[in-house]
Amino acid sequence: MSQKVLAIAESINIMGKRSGTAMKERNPAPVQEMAKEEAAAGASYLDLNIGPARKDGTELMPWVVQTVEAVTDLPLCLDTTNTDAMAAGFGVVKNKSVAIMNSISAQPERMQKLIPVAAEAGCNVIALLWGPDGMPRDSNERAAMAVDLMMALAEAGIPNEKMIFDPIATPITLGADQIASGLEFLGMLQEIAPGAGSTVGLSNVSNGVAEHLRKYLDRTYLIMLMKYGLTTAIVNAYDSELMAICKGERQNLVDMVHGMMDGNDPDPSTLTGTALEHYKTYKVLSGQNVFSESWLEL
Ligand code: THG
Repeated sequence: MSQKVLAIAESINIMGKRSGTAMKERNPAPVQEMAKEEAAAGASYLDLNIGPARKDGTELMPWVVQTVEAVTDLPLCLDTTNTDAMAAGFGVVKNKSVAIMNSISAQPERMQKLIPVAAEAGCNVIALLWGPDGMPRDSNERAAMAVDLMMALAEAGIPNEKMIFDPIATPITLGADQIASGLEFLGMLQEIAPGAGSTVGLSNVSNGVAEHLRKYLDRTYLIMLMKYGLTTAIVNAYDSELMAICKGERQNLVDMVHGMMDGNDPDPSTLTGTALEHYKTYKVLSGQNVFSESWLEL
């Protein structure tokens, strides 16, 4: 049996060259083309990220939602730090119960404003493990924050099945310890919130790394997260190899990396191609080898 992860496609994004320009100009065609491309690549959700949108968020988010809904029935994931823009977006989403609110964090103001909007919409909610003092430092702090978020969501009538916890992926350049802590938290999640889902912004792991090397870190990290039952991931749907992992089409590679996580290393001299890439990248992401940008050549 193959293991799968639902892909939340990230590319319709105010920071992106093609989509950002189109959003600012309210030019629907490029956004609609990207929505169709991401759908064709096998995305399960489309993330619509307008950033903080301080000036015009309440008008921009509904525009992006309706622009994308005109060309696809895929469920949407509304991504903004602007709570008014989030509420305005959910005002127009067609299929609210399958949509995702991205995100609610453990910051009191955000919780107060957004939890009622999510409860009213009946949507799924990404619960970001980010509090008033920033990011949790270890898996215990992550667990405590998850409990706080779960209680607040439950009190509003939102069931565990609609909660998607994001432990926040950290760059490998900050060291392998934080990566291990996020994985450890995922291993605790079903005890904390039975039935809840999980996600990460996968490419955070390769932030600050040379562009041509990032995909290798993102792909192997996804496989590591799958061992702890990750249900969704925010991904670049244009990376077809990454999408193949999401779709359960690389089970041999998944089995190899999961074996390594259990202490069963293959003999690297028997490996070639993608298997060798994953082998070397796992050694770095697990902290067994020190990260440097030449890790694939060693
Ligand atoms: N968790 C949750 N939501 C999130 C994140 C997370 N939303 C935002 C972000 N992190 C995930 N989304 C993106 C979107 C785009 C990119 C990375 C993460 C990206 N874009 C290209 C770049 O910067 O190189 C730009 C592409 C272009 O120019 O078109 O990498 O962690 N819950």
